[in-house]
Amino acid sequence: MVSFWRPAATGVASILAGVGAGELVSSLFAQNGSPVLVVGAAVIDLVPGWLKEAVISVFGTQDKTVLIVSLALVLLIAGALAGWLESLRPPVGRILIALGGALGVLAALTRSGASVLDAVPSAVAAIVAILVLGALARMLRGTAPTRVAPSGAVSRRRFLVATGATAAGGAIAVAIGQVVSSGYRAAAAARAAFHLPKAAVAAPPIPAGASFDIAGLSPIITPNADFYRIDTALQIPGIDPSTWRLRIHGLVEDEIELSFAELLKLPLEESITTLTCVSNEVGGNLISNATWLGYPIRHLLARAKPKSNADMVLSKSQDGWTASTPIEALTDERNAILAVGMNGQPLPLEHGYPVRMVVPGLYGYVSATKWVVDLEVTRFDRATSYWTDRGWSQRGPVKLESRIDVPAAGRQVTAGTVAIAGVAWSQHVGVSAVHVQIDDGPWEQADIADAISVDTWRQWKYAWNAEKGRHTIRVRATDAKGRVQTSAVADVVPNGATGLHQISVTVS
Ligand SMILES: Nc1nc2c(c(=O)[nH]1)N[C@H]1C(S)=C(S)[C@@H](COP(=O)(O)O)O[C@H]1N2
Ligand SMILES: [Mo]
Repeated sequence: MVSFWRPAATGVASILAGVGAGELVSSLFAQNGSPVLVVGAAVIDLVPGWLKEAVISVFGTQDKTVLIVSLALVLLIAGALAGWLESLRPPVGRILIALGGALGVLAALTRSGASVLDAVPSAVAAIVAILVLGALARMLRGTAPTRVAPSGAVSRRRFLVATGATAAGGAIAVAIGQVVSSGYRAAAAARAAFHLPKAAVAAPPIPAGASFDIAGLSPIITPNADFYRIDTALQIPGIDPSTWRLRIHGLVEDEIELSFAELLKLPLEESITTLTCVSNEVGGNLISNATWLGYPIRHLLARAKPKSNADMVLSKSQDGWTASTPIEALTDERNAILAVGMNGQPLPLEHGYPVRMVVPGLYGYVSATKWVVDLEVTRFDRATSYWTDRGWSQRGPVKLESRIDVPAAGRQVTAGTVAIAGVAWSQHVGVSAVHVQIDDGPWEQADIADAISVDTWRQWKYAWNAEKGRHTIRVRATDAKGRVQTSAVADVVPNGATGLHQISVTVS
């Protein structure tokens, strides 16, 4: 039996090491990509209904535990098999693990809302398991058949210690991964069980003429899965909504503390606001638009009664990130809100669940605090924030910009009528016109889609009569106050890029 158990142990140890590495990577960088959980989710989606019901009727609410335990058993048995096959006919065992890893990657990528990052932990798990199995199998081949190892051979004891330590290390890594991501998992479960309240005030309907039907043009509302994400959080904070509290304090007459339940009871309003990152380069994609559900911050501040010398609100997230927002942007009539909903869904965890700020007209770094837990009313000469401490400007109004989405840069197009289209924005001011320039020709007026509001981007299009050759296309927007977008090139530091977006295409 020696020819089965020891090779099997190499396989089990490599699986534990691989899954441990994968779970650890997942808990740190890709919480949605836990190898065990993505495969578990795929199994749930794939098993026939009768089996699901049978499991639930036998095990009740323990059905998920049963699934995870079964998966673990399958993994360990497959590992034992892989180790045994590897000893008989290398590299068959490693190929088996590679196939298992491929299934994990596939499971990760086919989940709804998945990103490529979610596949990384499964890939890491497979690579580590393959390397470990290769090493342990080599060691096993080198062990002496006798109790006393001749020189050059590995002692049986050393092999057992190495295999045991690898297995234990893997199991410990799995355990650490579980502990590290338990907050995230709990928040994800709470979010899944949470039903967004209805809006007391619905957003005005989006005009039928607000979007053009052009392939490749950014949709007027960005689906949550495609919404850009920028933050400093290596690990997404997992907040238990039942313990979430927002404190409003500092230079106020009356301090306020608000629970999530209390926030949800307030008359929530829907609004459509485009968010932009100050790090968005000209032509970049760090801009997206969503329908938010939330409560106006100005009403809460009115209750707290800021003192007259206050000129800034320092908002703080659960993980200690801060933003300094001019107080007037939170007290004037613009729709600065504490958002709980995004496109009809609870805020996704990576976009700030359970509560974030959305402030029309300001770049995210001075306004859009995700996982917000604290608002301190203060003064610019008394406090600074995460990015203003790092050389970015105190004030960050969004600059007038425009972008060409279609045709994609460098694209080959056929001579004749070619649709050029894109988006233009000047949050809280509005866009009134867009012009397009081909090579060094005159600026031609583009059609602009109807505006949703001054706080959202606007689509534009231009029918170009394209002639053969290589051409440059430029775009330039004009805001609602008649100011023309500058062609002066400015870097994103310290308060946002300027310049005209320009692409080249070949017409044939
Ligand atoms: N807690 C927290 N909130 C944050 C940030 C952050 O790093 N931490 N980044 C800000 C920046 S720079 C931007 S541009 C927006 C991006 O929001 P999004 O990821 O939902 O698109 O969030 C803002 N809110
Ligand atoms: Mo940003």
